[in-house]
Amino acid sequence: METFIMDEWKFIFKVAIIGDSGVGKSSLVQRFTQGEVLQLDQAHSTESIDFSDFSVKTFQVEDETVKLHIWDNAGQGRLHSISPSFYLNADALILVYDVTRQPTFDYLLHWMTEMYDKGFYDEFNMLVLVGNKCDKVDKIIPTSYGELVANYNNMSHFLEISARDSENVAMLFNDVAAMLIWQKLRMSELRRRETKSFIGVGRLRKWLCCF
Ligand SMILES: Nc1nc2c(ncn2[C@@H]2O[C@H](COP(=O)(O)OP(=O)(O)OP(=O)(O)O)[C@@H](O)[C@H]2O)c(=O)[nH]1
Ligand SMILES: [Mg+2]
Repeated sequence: METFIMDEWKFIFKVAIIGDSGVGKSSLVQRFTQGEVLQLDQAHSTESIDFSDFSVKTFQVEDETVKLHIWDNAGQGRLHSISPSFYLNADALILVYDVTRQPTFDYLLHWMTEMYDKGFYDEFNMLVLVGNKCDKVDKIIPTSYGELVANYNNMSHFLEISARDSENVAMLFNDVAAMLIWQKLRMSELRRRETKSFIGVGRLRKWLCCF
């Protein structure tokens, strides 16, 4: 007998992950979606993306069921080689650096500049900053630096995580999903109010025409 698994969700969002090569983007996705992380001997640089091949995870955020499509990209070629379809309709962008490698932090500005220039990021996208590998003892980027960059650039959120030992990984996606749900509900409420006042104006005009 065939078994059908019902994939029920109320909200669906696309999340794109970017950042320099080796910062742990694929490990983060794997940790969240499969509960495991790439070991040193298994890890390899993501070379390209197959546009039908993204990771999917359905989970609960408070009382709501959310489905995330998580797109991981190769950090090697940096942004100029990334196809716009990677970002197309992304609801949130997660920008990752490695807390033990200064260049991955210094290059954040270039990632952001290119994103703005290419129009990948506008006021409706959510930008989240993540410092990965906080399990390592050779951490050199202080937490306050990450916070500063996130605040200065008006980012929605900042977290230090470890894809290796899972620290803050579930919290990261939970927070992103919760913020996206809130944003979506707020937008629909605004739209509902706009429609209501538009209908209201229409009725008023009709009524005035009677005189
Ligand atoms: N200690 C530690 N190592 C990590 C962590 N996350 C990833 N790594 C290691 O960092 C290396 C690179 O990880 P990847 O996930 O392949 O990095 P990536 O950002 O996807 O790299 P590209 O695909 O080249 O862009 C691997 O050896 C991982 O095992 C972490 O949180 N802590
Ligand atoms: Mg990768």
